[in-house]
Amino acid sequence: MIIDRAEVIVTSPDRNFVTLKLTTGDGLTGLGDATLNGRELAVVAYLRDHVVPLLLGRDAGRIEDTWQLLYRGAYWRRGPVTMAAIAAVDVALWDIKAKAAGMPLYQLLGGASRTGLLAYGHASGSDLPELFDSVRRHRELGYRAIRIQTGVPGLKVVYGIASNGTAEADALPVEEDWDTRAYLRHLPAVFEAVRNEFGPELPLLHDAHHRLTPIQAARLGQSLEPYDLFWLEDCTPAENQEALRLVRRHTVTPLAIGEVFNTVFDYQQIIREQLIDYVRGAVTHTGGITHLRKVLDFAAQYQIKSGMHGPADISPVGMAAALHLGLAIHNFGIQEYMMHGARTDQVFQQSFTWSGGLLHPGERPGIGVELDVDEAGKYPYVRAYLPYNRLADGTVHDW
Ligand code: KDG
Ligand code: MG
Repeated sequence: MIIDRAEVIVTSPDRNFVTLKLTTGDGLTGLGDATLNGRELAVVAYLRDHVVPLLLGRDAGRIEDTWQLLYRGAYWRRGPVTMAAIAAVDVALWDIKAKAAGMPLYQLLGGASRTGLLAYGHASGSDLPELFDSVRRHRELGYRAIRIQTGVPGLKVVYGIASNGTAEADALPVEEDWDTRAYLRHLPAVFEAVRNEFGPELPLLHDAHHRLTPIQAARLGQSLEPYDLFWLEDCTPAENQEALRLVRRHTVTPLAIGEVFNTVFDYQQIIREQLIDYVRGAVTHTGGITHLRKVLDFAAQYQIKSGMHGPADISPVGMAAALHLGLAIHNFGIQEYMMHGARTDQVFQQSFTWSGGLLHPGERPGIGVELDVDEAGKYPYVRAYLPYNRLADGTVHDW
């Protein structure tokens, strides 16, 4: 199982995706997702220029050793570009190992701990009727848990949702507006209306997208308590782990954080102090199966569960890796699942199933995804950015 080919494939069927494809001398192939939304080509260069030369001639079976070589051997540790590149290698190697074993990856990770993975989708609307329609559409699509994002009176766009997450070809980032006080006033009324319309059973989630100070987040968590949220996500900027102490002191609304984290060190304090309830890391951005599993095993000691990031900018390869890991671990919580577009599903042939609100990675050996290189070649890279945000006085705010 010697690696004799490593290709970095960039394709933009509905948005940009970066995929690493490894091939062994005996003809086994493995895929890994290296997509870093808005900074895709930085990971492409990291892989092509620095990582691929280290992989050729290596034993594909030595997954842990390769991980340590790429992490420690670089000297420069952590960071989203490095960790996305390492993740892509790691997942491609797990894919190869599971194919060599003739098993779906979750079997190699210990076998299934459940029949399927509860997934949540994104409902959003600029006002309540639009939001209710979106919730209904998601329920028709089979979702049994739903994230609620809404317009705030006085602001131009619904923040933090996929439709404003991609840009036109070669456009520059879209500028959005933000007003924290208006948001804090409006949101409890939205959740009250959603609960009145859809009842107490439906698990509801919300993403504050790093926009609040600790005391604002504490207030929001408190004001949402009557509506029994499944979680409040990214309530404060994720870099400051200590901020969550203050939030936690004031509210019993469950907290989720970590989509911009990339190693266990980002989680160290908040897991040990039990300041969160869900780990939001994605396999793609947290150093692959090998590293995210270690984070989740650490979290399990504190009854903290997984809530893996699964927006449309995680490719089907990254999603498949998450599903195998989520099926195998004991402390699975929920999986974010935004469906990909039709062109993406043609480029990436997948084996997962979606039934009764549950995802399952399928039984194909490996991670269960193959990439159609000819189809991928039809969609060249398109420069795209996430939006950003300014307050009324022009100050740049967190997006
Ligand atoms: O690339 C960034 C997006 O994936 C992010 O804004 C989506 O916050 C997000 C979420 O929870 O899915
Ligand atoms: Mg989020």
